[in-house]
Amino acid sequence: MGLVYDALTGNHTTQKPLWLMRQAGRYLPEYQAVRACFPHFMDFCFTPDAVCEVTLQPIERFGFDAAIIFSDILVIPHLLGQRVDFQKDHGPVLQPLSATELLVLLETRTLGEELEPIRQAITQTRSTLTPPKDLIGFAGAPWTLATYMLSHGKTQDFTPLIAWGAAHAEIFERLLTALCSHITTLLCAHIEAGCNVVQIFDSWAGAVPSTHVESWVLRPLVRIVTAVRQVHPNIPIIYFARGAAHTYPDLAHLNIAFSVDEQTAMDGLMLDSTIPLQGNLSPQALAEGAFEAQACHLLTHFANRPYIFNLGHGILPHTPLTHVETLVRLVREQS
Ligand code: 1CP
Repeated sequence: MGLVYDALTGNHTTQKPLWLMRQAGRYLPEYQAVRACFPHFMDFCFTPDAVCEVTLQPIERFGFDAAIIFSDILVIPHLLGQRVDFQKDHGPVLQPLSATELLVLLETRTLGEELEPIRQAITQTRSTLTPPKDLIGFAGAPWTLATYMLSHGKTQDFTPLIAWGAAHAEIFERLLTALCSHITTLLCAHIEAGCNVVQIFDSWAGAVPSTHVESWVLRPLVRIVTAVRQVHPNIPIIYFARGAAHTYPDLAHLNIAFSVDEQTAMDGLMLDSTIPLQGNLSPQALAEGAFEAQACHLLTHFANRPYIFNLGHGILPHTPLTHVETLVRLVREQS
């Protein structure tokens, strides 16, 4: 068990753990080289050797304290039968199924054998990743997954989706509840194959109007955390609700950690100082080069609380590798 696990389980370490969201990805030339071998992104996600290789690339280059298994939040709709394609420079395109068709898929299919390549990739990665590095598994949160599934890709304007969800509350609730169950299955598979920490990405939580936060964001999260912990009582869980850190105090009783986006003022978070936090460094600042003052401030500010150094969102594809090297040196020297 490594530094990330320690920070999440209350073992105070002076050295702050460090990893970066989307650390296995497009800013790395060695990632681009492997990616070029796969015309279809989803085939890449289901090829254990390739997944293991790109998961380890950022650890080999930068020595981060944790690897995050290379995969995508959209493997769930893809494996349930809503085909997902990635078009170059366009993002994900999902098969245009209606809400009723999606509900049938979600309520009748289960994830089982299809997860085997992911399990194999994790087992292989864990056996190659030198201890005490941690291995992080992940899934998207129900609301964020639903936005891609119902909009058939990236949502440009959330207004119609929110109006639809409000007008079809019962069917939307069933969609979210079924998603909770598949997300739980995926997270448990990640844990059983060798991940010792999991993170739930709610990248579009900030778009949910306050009237729906309880039913679309909070309740589904509680359901997933409770179900995962029923099987794995001690697994550390990190929740990342981008644009919605104001929901964190309502989730503090879950005994989970919170990842904080770059728009949120860390000082304003109303959370007990024993709750582990992660993130907040601006990905734009890291890409542009003016990140050292903010990085030093975070390290000083959190010197005496469990904190995992990370960005407020994923690393940007145009981030120079030299900036990442400087950041790693700074975190190692200052904490
Ligand atoms: O061709 C490519 O290389 C595609 C780029 C890419 C990569 C590198 C995609 C498509 N997914 C991934 C990997 C990925 N996705 C990881 C790998 C592990 C790591 O962090 O290193 C993770 C954790 C994700 C999670 C993910 N996928 C999220 C949540 C995190 C976030 O950034 O908000 C989301 C929203 C997705 C959907 C998705 N998949 C890929 C893209 C380009 C997107 C975003 C599309 C959009 O902007 O809506």
